[in-house]
Amino acid sequence: MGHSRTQVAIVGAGPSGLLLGQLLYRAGIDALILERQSADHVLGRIRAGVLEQVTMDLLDEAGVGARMHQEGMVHGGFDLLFNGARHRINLARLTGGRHVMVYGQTEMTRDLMAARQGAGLLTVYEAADVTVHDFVSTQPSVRYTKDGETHTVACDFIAGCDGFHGVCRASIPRTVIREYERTYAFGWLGLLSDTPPVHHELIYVNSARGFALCSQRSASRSRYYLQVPLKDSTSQWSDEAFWDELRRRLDADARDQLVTGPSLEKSIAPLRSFVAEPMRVGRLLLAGDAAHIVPPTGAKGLNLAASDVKFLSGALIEFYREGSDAGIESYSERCLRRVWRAERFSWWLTGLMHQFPENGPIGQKLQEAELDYLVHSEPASQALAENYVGLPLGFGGDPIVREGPESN
Ligand code: FAS
Ligand code: PHB
Repeated sequence: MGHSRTQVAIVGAGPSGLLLGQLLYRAGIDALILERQSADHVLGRIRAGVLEQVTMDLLDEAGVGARMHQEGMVHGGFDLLFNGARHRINLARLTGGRHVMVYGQTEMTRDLMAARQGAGLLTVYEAADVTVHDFVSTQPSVRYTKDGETHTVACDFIAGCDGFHGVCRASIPRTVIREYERTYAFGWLGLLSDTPPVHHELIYVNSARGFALCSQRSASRSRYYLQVPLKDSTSQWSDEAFWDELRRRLDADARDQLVTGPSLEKSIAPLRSFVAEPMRVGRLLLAGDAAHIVPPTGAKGLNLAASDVKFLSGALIEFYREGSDAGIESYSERCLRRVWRAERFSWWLTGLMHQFPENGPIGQKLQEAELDYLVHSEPASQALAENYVGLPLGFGGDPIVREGPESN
């Protein structure tokens, strides 16, 4: 069934693991992916919806961008709603023509799964009890159980793409890794429905009743979020209660436009700012949510995972092609500069858009004042826009990543 040896053992078949596997495959590097859940379970998670240019380019480089270009929606702006009025942030004008792509993480994952299957590459789904070994040596290995049989896979590198609750970061001695964390006293209650979006672009809402976000997956499928107390559970939120509360947080025009319908999915995601340093220990390299978490307000989670994978795939290709470990050595430092910029932006936008009762009534007034300044200040709007579309890879003197592998 499994391999006894591979060049790169990837733990986790979410976007990070699958994208890394695809980029390595196109460079002729062998990688085995071990995933704890079933493929259907992975596809059943409804998560991110907005892709930055860096992520779009990486999907093209991986040869899986076709459906994104065909079905994704290019957005040149979004609305900020506060104090009962909507203000458009014109991303394209403020960033010299840049935009974002609205294309669900579920679809991106589906495209990556199809490409891997089409290439006949092995992903072991429902791999239980994955453990990682000897990653501070040059001969690491991973172990897993499948159908009651235990397998050991020798490898050159382990890519920890196993998300926030994964085994890889947890296997690094506490004396070696530093973790930085901020938690928030609220979560996002998300609802997916086969209804036309309330607006052709996203609407981010600062309301005294709590944050709301009107997003979308296609012209006929919408994704909405409400800030709710962490103690809430989805069982407390009927579809009707959700739509009523959303209406209360919207402006009159959006209320008129809103088309409601039965929920296809409802879930509550906790919000967290989290970074683990370093992202590499020996031959174990962490990527995506395994290394960092951002509150989803700035739509950075999935995009940070993609830029980690770009740095990681480049480093591994350089190692195998040129025998150089320069990219491996600098991997953590290069990822973390970008990670912390996105952490800062996501934390700032979360603080601006959500309700923090502990800040009292003045808190709402100060947020509204900052939003009022922001939408009337060109430099302030530009700062928001350039972070939202995603800072370019060479920003702030970051070494440019060489273009990826020509297809093998
Ligand atoms: P993932 O968590 O997606 O994938 C990790 C994979 O590893 C999973 O499939 C898991 O089953 C597997 N795994 C875990 N432990 C394992 C083990 N021991 N052995 C083998 N496999 C193991 N980002 C946005 O930009 N916008 C959003 O709206 C948004 N909403 C989110 C909602 C939720 C509930 C969560 C948790 C995240 C959300 N995110 C959002 C962030 C999300 O999109 C992540 O950034 C993205 O999934 C990161 O991808 P991965 O790094 O692959 O991690
Ligand atoms: C989503 O569509 O899931 C989404 C969009 C933008 C965000 C967060 C989530 O900032």
